[in-house]
Amino acid sequence: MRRLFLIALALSLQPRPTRVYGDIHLGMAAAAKKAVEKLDAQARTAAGSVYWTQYYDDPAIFTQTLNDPAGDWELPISEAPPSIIAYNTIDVRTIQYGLSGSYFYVRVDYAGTIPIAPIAVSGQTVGRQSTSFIMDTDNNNLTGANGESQGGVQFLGMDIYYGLGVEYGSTWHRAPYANYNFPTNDAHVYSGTLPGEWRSGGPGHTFVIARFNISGLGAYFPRGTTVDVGSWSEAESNGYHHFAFDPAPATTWAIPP
Ligand SMILES: [Ca+2]
Ligand SMILES: [Ca+2]
Repeated sequence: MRRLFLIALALSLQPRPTRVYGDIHLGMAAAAKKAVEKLDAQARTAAGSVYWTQYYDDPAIFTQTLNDPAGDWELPISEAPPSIIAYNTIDVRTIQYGLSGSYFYVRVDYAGTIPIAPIAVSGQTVGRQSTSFIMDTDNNNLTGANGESQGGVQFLGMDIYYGLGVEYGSTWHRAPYANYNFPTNDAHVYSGTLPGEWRSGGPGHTFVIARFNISGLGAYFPRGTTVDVGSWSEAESNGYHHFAFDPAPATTWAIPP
């Protein structure tokens, strides 16, 4: 009962995806529809430019760098177009991370500029993208859930998942978050959620920086332990949940004490 309550709570805390494109103009005359679309575009542009307050973070925080090749998109196993779509904006080049005080920082640099409004690509409208960063914090493949890695290989035993999802200019932006403790090996079922903060980058930039206050995570952020870490990035269109997909190689991180 308590677990069900926690799961329900976690789901209610989970940022709600909203579609700012494709489904809000039904039943309108063409002229009115065009006018609303124009206003929507202006609102999104304004929101995109004001939401991302740019905070300065010392580059020395990012002690770790995970390099990812250019143009290494893959076809995800589900909800994907029939063939790979080359979408620069989620082509990850580097993922940098590190600690400062009680904060865990993640910086992701992409090959392209994150759009400030939904854009047309290969006959689709792309409205959001997300980079996932994951850790097997107990070094046990059998505990936690599974994530993605390169070459269609799964990352086994993920115990904490950091989500850095960006809406392209919506008036409502997702905040970064971390989910942890996946008791049933299902990545969608977890008992803990930690809100994060955007620091800089975002729409109009080629990178994002987020941070998470890990002071209350205990074993889900085991200081002084070497753990497996992994990542993948994806974009969503109006037609495909996994419109484009770029997994990164898994590696290990000796977390400082
Ligand atoms: Ca890449
Ligand atoms: Ca594990």
